[in-house]
Amino acid sequence: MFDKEVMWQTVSEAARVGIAGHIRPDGDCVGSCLGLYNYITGNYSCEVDVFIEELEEDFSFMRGSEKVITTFPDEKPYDVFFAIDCGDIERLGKAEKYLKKAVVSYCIDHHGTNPGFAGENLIVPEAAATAEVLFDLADPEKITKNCAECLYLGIVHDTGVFKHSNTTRHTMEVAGALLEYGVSSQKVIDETFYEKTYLQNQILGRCLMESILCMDGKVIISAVDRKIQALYGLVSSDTDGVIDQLRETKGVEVAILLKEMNPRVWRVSMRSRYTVDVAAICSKFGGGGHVRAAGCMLNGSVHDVINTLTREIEAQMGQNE
Ligand SMILES: [Mn+2]
Repeated sequence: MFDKEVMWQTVSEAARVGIAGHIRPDGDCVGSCLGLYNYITGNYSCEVDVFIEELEEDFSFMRGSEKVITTFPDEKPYDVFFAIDCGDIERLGKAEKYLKKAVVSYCIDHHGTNPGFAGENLIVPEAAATAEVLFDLADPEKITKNCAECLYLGIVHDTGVFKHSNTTRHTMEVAGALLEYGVSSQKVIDETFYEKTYLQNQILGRCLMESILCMDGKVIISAVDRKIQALYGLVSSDTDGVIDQLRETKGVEVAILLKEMNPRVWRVSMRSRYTVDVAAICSKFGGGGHVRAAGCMLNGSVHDVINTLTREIEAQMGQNE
C-alpha cells in the first residue's frame, strides 16, 4: 500500500534517487519531474538524476531544466526511482531499465488507464495534473519557489490554463497555494503556454485550414502527413496546441489530430468536450489517457483511420442518447 510517510523516509535514507517522465514530455511531465527534483535536492542530501526522453521543447523557464539527462547510460541501480506522469511502462521509454533495477520504485500519476507498474503506485485520476498529486504529497513548509513554479506550470498546462473539465476546486486551491511561494502566474501562463514559435503558428494555421468536419459537424479532423513534417522540419512539440484549437470549433464534440510517424502509421490525438470518453476509444487500440484527452496509434490510410475512429465515436454517441 502506498504510504507517503514511508516514501519520504525512504528518500531520506537513499544515496541515489532517479526521476523519469514520459517520452514526448508535456508541461505537466516536465513541471512535475523538475518540481520533484527541486523538492528533493532542496530538502534531502541524496544525489538526484532526472531523465526525460525526447525533450525537445524549451523548458528552460524552469529551474533544474539544465540538469535534465536525455541520454540513458547504464548505471548502478538507484535506491529510489520515480516514474512521473507515465500512464504505462512503455511511456517511460529508455528509463524503463532504471525502474526495473531500482531497489524501490514509485509510480506517481493521474492517468485513469494506468495499471500501476511500479513497486509502489499512487494514481489519482481525479487530479488534474501529476503536479497536483505531488503538491499533496509534499510538506508545504519544504516547498521552495523553484519547486512551486514547476508544479504551477504542470497544473497550468494539463488544465489548459484552468479551463478543462479536470479542473476542480482542489486544483484551484493547490494553484492558489502555489502562488503564495512567489510564482508569477502571468509569466508562467504567457511564456510557457500561449507563446508560440513562428513555426508553431504556421502549422496551426495550416492544420485549421485543412481540417475537415464530419458526423454533422460533431467531429473535426486534421492530419499532418510525413511530407508536411519534412517540408517544415517539424518536431513533435511543433504541433502542440493544434488539437486544442480544433476543439474550440463551435458545435464540435470530438477533435482528432493525426500525425504520420511512419508510412501509414498514425499517431492519433483525441480531445472531447462534454460527453465522449476518448480514453475508452484509445484504449481499444492499445493507447490510453484521460476521458477528455487521449491518444493511440493506428495503421492504414488516413481514410481508414478516420473511419475506424468515427465508427467508435458514433457507437458511443448512440449509447449516450
Ligand atoms: Mn499529466
